[in-house]
Amino acid sequence: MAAPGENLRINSDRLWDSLMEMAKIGPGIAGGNNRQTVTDEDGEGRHLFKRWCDAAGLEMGVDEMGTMFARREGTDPSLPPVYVGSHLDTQPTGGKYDGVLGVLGGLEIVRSLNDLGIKTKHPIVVTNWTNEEGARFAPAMMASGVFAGVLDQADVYEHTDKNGKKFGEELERIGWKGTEKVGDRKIHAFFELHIEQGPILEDEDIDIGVVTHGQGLKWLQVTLTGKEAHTGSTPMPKRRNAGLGMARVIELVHEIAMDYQPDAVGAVGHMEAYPNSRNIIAGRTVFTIDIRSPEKEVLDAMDARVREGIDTICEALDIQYKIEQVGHFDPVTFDAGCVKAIRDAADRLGYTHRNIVSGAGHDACWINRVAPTAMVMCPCVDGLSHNEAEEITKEWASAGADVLFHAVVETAVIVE
Ligand code: HGY
Ligand code: MN
Ligand code: MN
Repeated sequence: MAAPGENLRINSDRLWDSLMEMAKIGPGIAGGNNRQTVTDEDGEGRHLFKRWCDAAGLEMGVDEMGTMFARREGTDPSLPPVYVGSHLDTQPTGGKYDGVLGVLGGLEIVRSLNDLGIKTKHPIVVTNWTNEEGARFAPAMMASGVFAGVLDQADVYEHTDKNGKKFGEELERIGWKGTEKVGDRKIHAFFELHIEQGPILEDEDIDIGVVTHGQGLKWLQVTLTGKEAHTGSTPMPKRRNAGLGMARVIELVHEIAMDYQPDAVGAVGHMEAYPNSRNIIAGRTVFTIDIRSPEKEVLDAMDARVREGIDTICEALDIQYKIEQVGHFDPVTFDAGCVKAIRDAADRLGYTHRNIVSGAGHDACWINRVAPTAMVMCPCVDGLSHNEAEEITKEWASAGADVLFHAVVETAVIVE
């Protein structure tokens, strides 16, 4: 006799169609998406998601960080819900699946339960966390960080983008600042489906990543101040070149990460030079160092070496520096019970799977601090993400959503 839900599968075509529909909002210039947080495009994507939730009979709640919670009632409404979701915001040159697969995979679970007339004891809440990417407004995983009590709401409301616009004002402007107090919701368990954003699963021809851990991250925003001067008439020994300082720090970050292989990573993706004129020596540079490791000791060691190195570089170039930590979370160990539910689901469904450590940060990394949490990953083509060419197959999306389906309904308890 099959156990309740043993043969559950999502509707693969409907999930894929929804992904393609959402991808039309905030299109990029090379086939991906530019739907950055609290832009008009983000607002449009939220409206589409809400229309779909309304059609599925879900009750929508929105908190003061704009996070969207679409609730499917359980037979016992007093029980804490099982949450499932991710984020709809994208990088400026993002892909169609990063985050979106997790939100629409959660919606597809609800749609499939509705089709099958299946009820669960615990309510199920499909979630769209605001500003996971941290590209327009640092830090990443902003709303889930406030929900978990590690970021201060009033503070992040004041964070500005490169045009000086404030996060809180932009959230209000697009009409998605809710009234619910952030973090009041009780979560029975949280599950997030996400593309791997790395090459392991595809290289090993494996369908499912059972995410046991998430690596830790630090974002250090550095401001170097030298002196603007003529690139032609200023003798080399008299220069205080903040551009040269930035170049040396970028090289230093790479070298330090290479000292802790195979797992540590480090790069500088955001960089600004002022006045950014061809024949003026850069008087000021602002850039963000992104260092990560699955081991806290390594992350801390890299942080210390980077700071020390910046001091040495600036001393030699006679330039000043300021270092602000604008993002940080330590390595994460996900809930063993939730991880087991995912692994058992992959087994039951006959998908190949392996344990994996998430290289990227996710909302699950913060929510893991306030509720039992785990993640399901599916492969992506060439492991490419944060690139408009990000691609997955329909089969990978469906396999991931099937496993998510089983883990969620098993935890929410199907009512016969
Ligand atoms: O930076 C990250 O790891 C995530 O994509 N926001
Ligand atoms: Mn993501
Ligand atoms: Mn991302």
